[in-house]
Amino acid sequence: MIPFKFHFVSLPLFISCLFSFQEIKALSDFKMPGDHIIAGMFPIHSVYDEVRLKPEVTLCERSNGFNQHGYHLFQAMRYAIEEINNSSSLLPNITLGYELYDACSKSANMYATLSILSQHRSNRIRIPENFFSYYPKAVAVIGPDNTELTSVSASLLSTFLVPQISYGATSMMFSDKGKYPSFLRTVPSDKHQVHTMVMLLKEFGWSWISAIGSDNDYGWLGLQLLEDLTTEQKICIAYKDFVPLSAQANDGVMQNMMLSITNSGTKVVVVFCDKGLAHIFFKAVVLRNVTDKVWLGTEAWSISTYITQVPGISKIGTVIGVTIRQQQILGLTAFEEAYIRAKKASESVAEPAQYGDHHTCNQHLPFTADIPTELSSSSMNTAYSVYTAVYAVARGLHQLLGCPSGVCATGRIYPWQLLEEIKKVNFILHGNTVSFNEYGDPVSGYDIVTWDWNGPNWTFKVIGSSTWYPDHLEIDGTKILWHKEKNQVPRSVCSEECQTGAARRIVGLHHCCFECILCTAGTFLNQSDQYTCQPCQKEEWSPEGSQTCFNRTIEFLPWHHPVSLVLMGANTLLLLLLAGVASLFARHLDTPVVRSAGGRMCFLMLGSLAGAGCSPYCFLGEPTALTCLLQQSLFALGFAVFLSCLTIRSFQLVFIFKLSAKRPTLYHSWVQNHGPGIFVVISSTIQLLICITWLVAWTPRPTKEYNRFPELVVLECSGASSPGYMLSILYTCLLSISCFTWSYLGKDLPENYNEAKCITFSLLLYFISWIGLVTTISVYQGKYLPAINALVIMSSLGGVFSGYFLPKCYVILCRPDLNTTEYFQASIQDYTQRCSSS
Ligand SMILES: *[C@@H]1O[C@H](CO)[C@@H](O)[C@H](O)[C@H]1NC(C)=O
Ligand SMILES: *[C@@H]1O[C@H](CO)[C@@H](O)[C@H](O)[C@H]1NC(C)=O
Ligand SMILES: *[C@@H]1O[C@H](CO)[C@@H](O)[C@H](O)[C@H]1NC(C)=O
Ligand SMILES: *[C@@H]1O[C@H](CO)[C@@H](O)[C@H](O)[C@H]1NC(C)=O
Ligand SMILES: *[C@@H]1O[C@H](CO)[C@@H](O)[C@H](O)[C@H]1NC(C)=O
Ligand SMILES: *[C@@H]1O[C@H](CO)[C@@H](O)[C@H](O)[C@H]1NC(C)=O
Ligand SMILES: CC(=O)N[C@H]1CO[C@H](CO)[C@@H](O)[C@@H]1O
Repeated sequence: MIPFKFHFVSLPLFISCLFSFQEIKALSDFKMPGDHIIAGMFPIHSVYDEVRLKPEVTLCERSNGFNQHGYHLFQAMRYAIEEINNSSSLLPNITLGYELYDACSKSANMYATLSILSQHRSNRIRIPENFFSYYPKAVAVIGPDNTELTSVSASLLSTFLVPQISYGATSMMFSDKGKYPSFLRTVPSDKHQVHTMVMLLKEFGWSWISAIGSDNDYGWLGLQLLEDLTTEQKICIAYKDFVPLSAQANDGVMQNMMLSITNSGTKVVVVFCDKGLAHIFFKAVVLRNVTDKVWLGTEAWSISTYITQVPGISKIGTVIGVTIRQQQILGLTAFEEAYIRAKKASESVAEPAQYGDHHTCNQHLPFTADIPTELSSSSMNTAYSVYTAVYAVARGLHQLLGCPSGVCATGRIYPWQLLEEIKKVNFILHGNTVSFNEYGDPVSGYDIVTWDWNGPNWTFKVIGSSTWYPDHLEIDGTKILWHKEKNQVPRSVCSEECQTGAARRIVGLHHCCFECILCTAGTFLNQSDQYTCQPCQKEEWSPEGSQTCFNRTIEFLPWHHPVSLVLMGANTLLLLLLAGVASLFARHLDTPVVRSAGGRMCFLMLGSLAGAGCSPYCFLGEPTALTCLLQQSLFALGFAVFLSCLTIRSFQLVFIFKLSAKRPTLYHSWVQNHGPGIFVVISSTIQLLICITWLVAWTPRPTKEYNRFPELVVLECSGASSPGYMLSILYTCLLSISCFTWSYLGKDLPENYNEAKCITFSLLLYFISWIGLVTTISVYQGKYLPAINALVIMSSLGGVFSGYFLPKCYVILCRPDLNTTEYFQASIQDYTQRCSSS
């Protein structure tokens, strides 16, 4: 920070270098007078490989080489200014002048910045009290080249709000407008470069990478953002390191770095270095024979011939790089050729070294006749950035001077006024839109290139491009010549992807290294979380290793199912038969067969069977509250009533034939007190009470059964094994056993009273059906279970019906000769005789 109150800050260090304004008219290619001066800073000399132990001033012309790249940028600026001067539409009648500097080193850059800030006709930098009326030598500055130099000049120039447009400083720190309010650039910020690289990593599925940065702002900020973004995208940086500024290709630090890269197991290395350190880094790579890698390059070195000149670099693997858009300044080569021709002519005509005498500090061009006029792509792209920058300043000036009205204003303008206009420019230059966003960054994109060593010399191919807002990458991977056999895309992952439906379990520190565990049935792997198997919902199921859950099928036997229809038909037939038998018996009520069968009690028996016969209907269709209540209880109750009747009838027969003779009083009082009726009522009431208790205490309700089948929801009635139900079954069994016992005791009764065989048959059928049901339930639990249950009930009913009633119907209908009182009495007498004789 420069304090406001300093009036005269003299900088004697540079006084010897400064010169008076008049001298500008001298023949130097670094200066041209004009109405408004634009300053430019270009690295015309190289000071790469410079290892400094103490701070010192570098005199560019004494440094070790001529920088062709910087020279072309220098010419691009001169070309742009001449073009603008020639133009009759842009800044008419206004001449732009320039003042160019060789910013070959930090000290040269510092000198250039201070020189630009010095005022006209003065060799001192005068810091005024009011910055708004400060009027430095140049109204705008183009350059310098890289992040390191720019950070110094931008800090100084921002203090005075002198617009500065860089063509090469890509660091994202310059987007901070609080620190660098007057900084703009025509190259994209590294932020977008890192975004592009991460998109590239995603595109090729590389999730296990190494990252190398240069040990300066460029590398630090680049890798910092890379780390942030890769973490977001679930990419792991296995190894990260910085190439020190003092590094040598064969020193220990670089050797260790190469070893670590090899040992990390990564196949992809991001190299976020500036050109100088990238050169050293790749020398070390070649030295240590690190091949078989994919190198991802930044625009700083991706298509730089300075890097591709490293001997043996063609063997290091595949290089994919991000570069600024490939652009051309069409007239530049011709312009440079004309320049060289003019130089040669003046050299031969005038005194040699004429121009050399006029150079001052950092404004020296080591002219040699063989400066190539052919620009490398890298230089051409950057030259285009310079060219764009000059045009942006000219456009701003055009607006500021009011030229759109037809006549440009003349007179003094202040840099901060120009800055406001430059920020707003928006124009088309050779088909490309030039404008700056709120951070002073251009709205443009990158090209993605790959190195191609197929020809005799190095070339590169453009294989795609990236744009932002929103981030978008377009790439044609088929154009890349991979170093792998069969031109395969190299894999760079710690663990291979799990098969579908398997979750990852992290091994070690990085989430990219994991083992795979198949999700068990009933759980699934949600695509958004690769690390846990999540359980399915209750209504859903999944097989082992599934990525989704499926809806469970709702299972019940519908009404319209063929099995239901058959059962209903059969059951209805049974009920009709019951009704038929009832009417038959009603018509023959007074015949001996009907009387011996129980007389009016037969109607109770048939009625109870009919009641029980309604129960099978309740098993079909979707269970409802009513059908659940009725399905088992109807049968239990009806069948119990029937069995009570049957029991009492068998008992009575035995009583009559075997006991009435011996105990007539007992039999008499039994009949007089309506013993049979009372028994049936009591027995039925017991079952009724059991059923009521059961239905109240363990009410069967429609339920969804989830546990039996993973992929089904079975709709059924609850309480299939409730104590109440068991009790009712137990009671039914008790009745059937007693019924069986009494009928067995009567096995020797006269034939037309002897139903032991039939009853035994029906009860056996009943038992077998129910044992069959229990067995079936233990092995089968599917949707036909209700149907089986209904079938068992129907067979029980059918069994007792056919066992008891059908023989009697037969006699009534087909053997009326047996249905006579005479026949019955004959058989009773026959029996009595047999009894008394035995
Ligand atoms: C500018 O105009 C002069 C004279 O017409 C011409 O020789 C020169 O090539 C022009 N320069 C550019 C850059 O157009
Ligand atoms: C690299 O390879 C060359 C030739 O293949 C060999 O001479 C040299 O020793 C190797 N260097 C290292 C460090 O392995
Ligand atoms: C440029 O200057 C010339 C002569 O000074 C004058 O005739 C011409 O009108 C001016 N053009 C503009 C656009 O100012
Ligand atoms: C390859 O490079 C060499 C030396 O730089 C040069 O002499 C030669 O002409 C180049 N070949 C091609 C085909 O560009
Ligand atoms: C997966 O997880 C995401 C986020 O947690 C959630 O929005 C989505 O519904 C889940 N998908 C499934 C099928 O559960
Ligand atoms: C699963 O069931 C739900 C609700 O019952 C329904 O919204 C969804 O569409 C079903 N999904 C499939 C795949 O059938
Ligand atoms: C140095 C230079 O090229 N100056 C020219 C700038 O443009 C005006 C108008 O075309 C010319 O008159 C100058 O000679």
